[in-house]
Amino acid sequence: MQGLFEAYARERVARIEQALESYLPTATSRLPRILPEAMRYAVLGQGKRLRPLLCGAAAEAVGGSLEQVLPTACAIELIHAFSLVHDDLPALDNDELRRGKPTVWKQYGEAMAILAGDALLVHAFGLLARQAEQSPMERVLQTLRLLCDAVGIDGMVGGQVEDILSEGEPVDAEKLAYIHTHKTGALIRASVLSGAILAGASESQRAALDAYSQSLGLAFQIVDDILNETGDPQRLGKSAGTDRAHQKATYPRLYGLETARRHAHEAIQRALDSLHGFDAAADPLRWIAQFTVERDF
Ligand code: GRG
Repeated sequence: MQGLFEAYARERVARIEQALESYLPTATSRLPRILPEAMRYAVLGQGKRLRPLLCGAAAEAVGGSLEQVLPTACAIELIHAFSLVHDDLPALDNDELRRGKPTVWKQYGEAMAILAGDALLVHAFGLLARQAEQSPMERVLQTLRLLCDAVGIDGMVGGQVEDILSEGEPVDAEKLAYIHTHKTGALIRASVLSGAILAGASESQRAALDAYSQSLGLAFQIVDDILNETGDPQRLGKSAGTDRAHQKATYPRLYGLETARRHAHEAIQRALDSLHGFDAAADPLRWIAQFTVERDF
């Protein structure tokens, strides 16, 4: 499985990165060079590309292809990159290292990081609209709606607000689940479902992939919490120990490391069980689930 996943991921990531490169603005117009430069700095380089990989793998699981969903897959990666740029700002997590290099605000200053993040988010929605050049309008509108929900107050922004308000506060299971499903889970869910919808998934396929994506998103954030406690910053490409320093609401803080690991494995098992009705075309989704819980970066 390891070798198959590596070959799959290498090939798909290369195609995703080539597309990202072509979709990002370049310093050719009257625009001050610093803006496209900061946007490219935020997106290109290191990055697991998990969300666009999921979008493509979900399309493949229902008989479609990565090619068919590429604008949407890349738009989701731009939204993710934007959220990292803003999350790292001094007013939020105040991080100086991301993807193995100085964060955007450390490199270009705070004002430019805010503006590059804004531009990335808007660029992403423009790219989502470009999906209509190759997909039925009805499916594009469904994914647009899904992504707006995943990114806005009922998704990432809502989760991020709760995350910030919870710093230094007592953690309980309900609040922690809210933070994880909204801050991280919502975009992962939208990555899977948008790929499935654009590739023409049936209602029952969508329901199964919805269950898969929710369990996967939970496991992904639990592992992120664990790696923040135990991971190697060199390997992670970002600082470790920051959640503890900010007294964040995390799985290891509420349950301890061992139980947190068990929860992650159980969630991945549920994700895999959700795929029982799919044939080998869903193997990439199975490999990604396995990778999510075994990763060390
Ligand atoms: C959406 C308008 C709007 C605002 C954003 C800043 C913010 C509000 C939300 C932050 C969301 C956030 C940063 C969640 C953490 C998600 C997470 C675990 C990120 C790490 O993802 P990886 O490991 O990173 O996939 P790479 O670098 O591999 O892409």
